[in-house]
Amino acid sequence: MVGAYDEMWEKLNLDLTAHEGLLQVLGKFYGDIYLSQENRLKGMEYMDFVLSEVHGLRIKELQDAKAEGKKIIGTFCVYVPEELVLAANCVQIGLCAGAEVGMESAERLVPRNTCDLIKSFVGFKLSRLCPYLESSDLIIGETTCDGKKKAYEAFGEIAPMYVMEVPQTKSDAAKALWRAEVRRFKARLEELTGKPITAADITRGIETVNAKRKALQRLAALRAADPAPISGRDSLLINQISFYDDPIRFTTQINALCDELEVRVAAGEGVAPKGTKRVLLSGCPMAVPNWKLPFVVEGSGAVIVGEESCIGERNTRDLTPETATDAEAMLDAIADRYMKIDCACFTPNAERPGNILELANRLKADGVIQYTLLFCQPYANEAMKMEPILSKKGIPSLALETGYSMEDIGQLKTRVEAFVETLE
Ligand code: BJ8
Repeated sequence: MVGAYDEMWEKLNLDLTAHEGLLQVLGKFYGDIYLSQENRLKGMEYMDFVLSEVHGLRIKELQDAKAEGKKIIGTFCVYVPEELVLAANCVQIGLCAGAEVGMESAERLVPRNTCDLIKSFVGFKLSRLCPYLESSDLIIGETTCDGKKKAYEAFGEIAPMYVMEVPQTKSDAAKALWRAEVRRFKARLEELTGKPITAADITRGIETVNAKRKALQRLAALRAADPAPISGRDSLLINQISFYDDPIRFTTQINALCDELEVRVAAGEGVAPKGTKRVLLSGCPMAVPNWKLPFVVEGSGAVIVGEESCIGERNTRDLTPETATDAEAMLDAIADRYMKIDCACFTPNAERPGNILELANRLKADGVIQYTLLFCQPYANEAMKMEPILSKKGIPSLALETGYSMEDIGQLKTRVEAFVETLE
């Protein structure tokens, strides 16, 4: 099967030998972490298929879309409005990377004490291993954390970049700036495609993205059941795939999977016995194939019931109202929806503690694991701030800082097992 795509990968200028090595490691990792699970939903077969074709069929679809004149837009942050990308008849692909690949070469472009999420996408580019990066006509950065901002400056020298200015506060002036930025992004997309974006186009974009988010909200709500009807690993995978699969096809698949989940919940069935300790993961995003911590947690006798993260709740919590009838009002509605995102890059980030408590309550979590990628200042700071807030509400929490390396897996396991044992 690998040979079938060699020509395509070669055209994308990938390092074929290193790329084949990467696919083999990924396949083995996926087998160990995902296919070894018992009692999986039938609907997960689609996710297994998508993952097995992550650098194959999906890349072929992108090349076909390009041949039809569509542009591919790569992104690194949930602040980039997919509604407008779809309105421009482009394809949006999430480029965040979760593999320990090309780290040494990445350190030629960004400092050593940069988080692995950044080093990973830089490493993928420098090692010529990511067909999504190589397929992108325009890559959208954003002014969020310092690590990303400075990495985009260097990355712009080797890839076609456009940077959106995400404000750092939620003042009225910041909101006005962001509304203007959304319009500047629309203009950039129009320039790229050579076509104006109409109100009807924006309506279509809003409806498609809302439908996807509604399906993911449905999945999140079903995870409140005890016994937990789906593993945290599978739910994370679904959220990860939502960033690069075709949105309409993906939404249909997730709704079918939720139908299956509803039957399971009604029958009182789950992936672990009723009463299994329930953990909420909170903090930094986990990009494919960063499955290390979920694997450790679910291998320690607990089940993950939610992800308070951008690859999870932070991306799906809010919908864009569909009431606006003219393009300007629609752009404002989109901008305002994105300003609700409670990213730790904001100061102060007042909404986040309440959102975490509400989620932990709704999902009946017995404890919260605060996950911070090594060298991530925004989430490390907020983990410190959250600990007493959770403790005051009687919710046990554990703060973990780790990177993509597997070297600390034994140590993580010891700490997580000890934490799970203390949960009541
Ligand atoms: S909206 S969380 S996707 S910025 S882990 S690169 S913060 S040093 S990813 Fe994020 Fe947008 Fe915010 Fe979400 Fe920096 Fe931290 Fe690294 Fe991070």
